[in-house]
Amino acid sequence: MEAGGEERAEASLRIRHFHGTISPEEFATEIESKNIPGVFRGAVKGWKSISLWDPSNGGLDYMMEKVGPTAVVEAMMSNYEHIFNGDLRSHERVVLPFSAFIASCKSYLEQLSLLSVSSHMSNSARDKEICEETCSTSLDATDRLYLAQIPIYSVERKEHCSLQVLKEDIQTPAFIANKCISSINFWMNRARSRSSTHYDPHHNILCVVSGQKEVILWPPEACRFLYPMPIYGEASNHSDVSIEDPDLSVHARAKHMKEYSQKVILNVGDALFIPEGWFHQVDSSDLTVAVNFWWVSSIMSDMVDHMDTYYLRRILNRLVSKEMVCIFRFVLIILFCFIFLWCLYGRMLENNKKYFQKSLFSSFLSVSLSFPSSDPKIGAFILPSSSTMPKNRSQHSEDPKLDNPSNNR
Ligand SMILES: O=C(O)CCC(=O)C(=O)O
Repeated sequence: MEAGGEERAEASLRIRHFHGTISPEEFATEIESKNIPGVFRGAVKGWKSISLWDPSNGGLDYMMEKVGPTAVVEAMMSNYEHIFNGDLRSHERVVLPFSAFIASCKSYLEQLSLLSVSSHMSNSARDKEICEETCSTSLDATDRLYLAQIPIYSVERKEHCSLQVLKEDIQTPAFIANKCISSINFWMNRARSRSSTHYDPHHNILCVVSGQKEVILWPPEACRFLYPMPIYGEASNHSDVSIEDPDLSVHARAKHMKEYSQKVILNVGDALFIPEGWFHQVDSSDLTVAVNFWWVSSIMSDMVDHMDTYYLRRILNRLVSKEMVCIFRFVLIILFCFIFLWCLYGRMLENNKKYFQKSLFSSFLSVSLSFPSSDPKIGAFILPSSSTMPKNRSQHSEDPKLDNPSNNR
């Protein structure tokens, strides 16, 4: 794992890392059935799309030609910056020709290469940084566009897949070849972009074809720290909290969310399994292209509708039992502390009584018979300490000066 609160992430929920691909059986038993994320480095590096779609190597022209001039797509347009929130108030859907989007990517790429040439000429690292910053902060309307979740393939809407032709350049990763894929989607952004924190109701393999993605993941049990939007709204699977700058006066529990997060960086050819229900926030670098595969988990497909109320009650029951175990532990701790304090108090009372009796006896001895207490503790408890007690006249000091009142100045 690369960063975040992984030290706190339960070992059983940590992201698993693999080099290349694994067998469908291993994937099913070790990853999918446990509902834990997995990174498969270089698993899709053999796709034709890796070289054919590469924007820095003629990929934009290739895609434009392959898809053709008539294909239209429904893109997301963010109302501010480059953050794409699920909440419909923060973005709108716009329909545009795919070729228009690709043309705007081409001009962005030209702008980027011009800036990089001029920064090389100026030969200063700071100038280069300024160029890059300028490029990604001067947002025009196209920079607020994101081709998010554009269908390449869909079981339900086969005829509506405007980018269907791109399927020829990709392959379903071997370890999920036996799954009944419900949709394959295309994702592409011009300037850097962020998909805000949300979960999906499907299992997902997200594959990077070009650019880079930084993904932060949280297990479903972190739900209470991420404040998903109301269940009856249009974005019930989206978190209402800003990850960088949570307003703790509104979302107090969000202070724990980082402890449960795990971060992974996906480069070209990498694939990530995001299990259903796992929250994820995705940051994409400029001109990133990706493809994802969704399929319905067996947990969901095996659930028959008429059992919903029963499942709900069983799940509630499990959650309540877990809460009860916590409450029981808490009550036990309180009880233990109470008993401990009670015993301590009883012992103190007991000791006081003993000391009191012994002290009376020792005072009687030291005062009446002019004998100091043999136990220094006893005298210290009720009588003034021996150093502050007036010395018995019969006990002469070694130093004659101390016995002479005139020397006591
Ligand atoms: O790549 C992205 O921006 C988001 C991807 C995503 O949310 C998904 O694959 O479910």
